[in-house]
Amino acid sequence: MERSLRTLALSGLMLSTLGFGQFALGVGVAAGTEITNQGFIDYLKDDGKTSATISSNTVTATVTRVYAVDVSHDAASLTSCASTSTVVYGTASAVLTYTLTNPGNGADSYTLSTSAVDAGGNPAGTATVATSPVSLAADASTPVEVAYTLPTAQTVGAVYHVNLNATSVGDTTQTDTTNVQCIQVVANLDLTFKGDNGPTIVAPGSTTAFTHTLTNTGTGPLSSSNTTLSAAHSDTAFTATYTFGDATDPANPPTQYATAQEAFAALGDLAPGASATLTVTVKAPLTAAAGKQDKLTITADINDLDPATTGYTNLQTTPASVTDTLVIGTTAATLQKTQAVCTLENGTLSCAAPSTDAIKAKPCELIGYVLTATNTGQLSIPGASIRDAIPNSSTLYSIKPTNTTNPLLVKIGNGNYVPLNTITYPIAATTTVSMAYDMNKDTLIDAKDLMPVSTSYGVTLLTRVETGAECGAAPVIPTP
Ligand SMILES: [Ca+2]
Ligand SMILES: [Ca+2]
Ligand SMILES: [Ca+2]
Repeated sequence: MERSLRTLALSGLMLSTLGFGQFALGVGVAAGTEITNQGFIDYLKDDGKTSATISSNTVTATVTRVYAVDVSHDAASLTSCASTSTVVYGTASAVLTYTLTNPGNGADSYTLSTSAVDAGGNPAGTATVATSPVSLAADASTPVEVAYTLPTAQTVGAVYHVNLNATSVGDTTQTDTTNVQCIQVVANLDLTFKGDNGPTIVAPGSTTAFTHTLTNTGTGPLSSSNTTLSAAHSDTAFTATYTFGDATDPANPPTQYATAQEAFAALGDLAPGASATLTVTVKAPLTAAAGKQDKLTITADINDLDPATTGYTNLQTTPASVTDTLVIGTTAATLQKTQAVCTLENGTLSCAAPSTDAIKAKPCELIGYVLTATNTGQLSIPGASIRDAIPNSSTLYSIKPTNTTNPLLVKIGNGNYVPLNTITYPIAATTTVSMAYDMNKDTLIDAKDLMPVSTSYGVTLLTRVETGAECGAAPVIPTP
């Protein structure tokens, strides 16, 4: 019997221990709950057959109020991320969901607050929680949404840390303060680069401007920090300068850069969807034989970037290239001169068919000369003029342009070019007369006056066969 008692006493002790253990773990047991416990000894009487029980006294424990708080997304620090989600560059706002739990043993309320930082030192956005405080029954959980407004000036790759703090209203020493979800700004990089030019025939030493369009077809800003523009001449005797500036405004010429990449750096960010015009000014070598050719290839290559650290994903499969082709052309021109006897009757001038053959003319008759210049080369001719000396035994009474689109300027001897209508006649024999069309209409004749390829222009000169004043009054020639 003694042995049986000892054994049974042990089992009663185990019951007591178990009861105490339940109390210790029972944070969720409602406050005020009374826990009572009573032990029993069961045994057999001396007859070895009849069972009997002895009860212990009853112990009572009352569960006290325990306050606690738990918020999901536990982070090691405010600048580490328990989880990371991504938003595309330019996204205005995002919503992060946390879970708030009341692990206490009675209803409680929780004061919620947020903090937001960007570990990279960029300006952070603002995080707001709609409702605070939030009430929760014991052991209850609820999702808590934190609205995060991203900064206007975003940086691809920036990681914004959003922390949700919760404090028990019942016991303000109960806080959960390091619950950090992160938002990383990401973007795709892609582009188009268009505009092949030429072959363009150019003069030795000349400059030619070509344009190309660079378009950002990705979702992030394109810039010289993520994309490389490079250029190569097939003939390095040709050189080029580059600008993304406004090359159409001669009053404010844009800065020219030695490389396309320097021009790109000066441009700065090219926003998603935006295009920019790259103007390339190619200079041909001064001494270059006709037929010499240059192919200038410009390539836009998106850099290989690690998406995890930069936020950029490169969608470009092959670099995009454009080509400008220049060929040194030939300069050639012809000048034809014809003549014809003319008569002037009742103010009307009539001339025989112009001829390059010899003609016969009487004293005091009028001779019309037609001089026609033609650009037969591959290049525009700059500053072209027709020069003629008034023949012997002739006096010039009229100069008439054969085309009227551009003003004809005239230079007598070594004078300056002046408008045709300011010339006074007669002009004596052997005087040199130079005539040129003011192609750009700036009242000057210089290299900017370009005679286009395959065009002709000329003048008609009307002289009278005389050596002095023997033919009387000047003929009245109809004004051109
Ligand atoms: Ca937590
Ligand atoms: Ca690349
Ligand atoms: Ca001019």
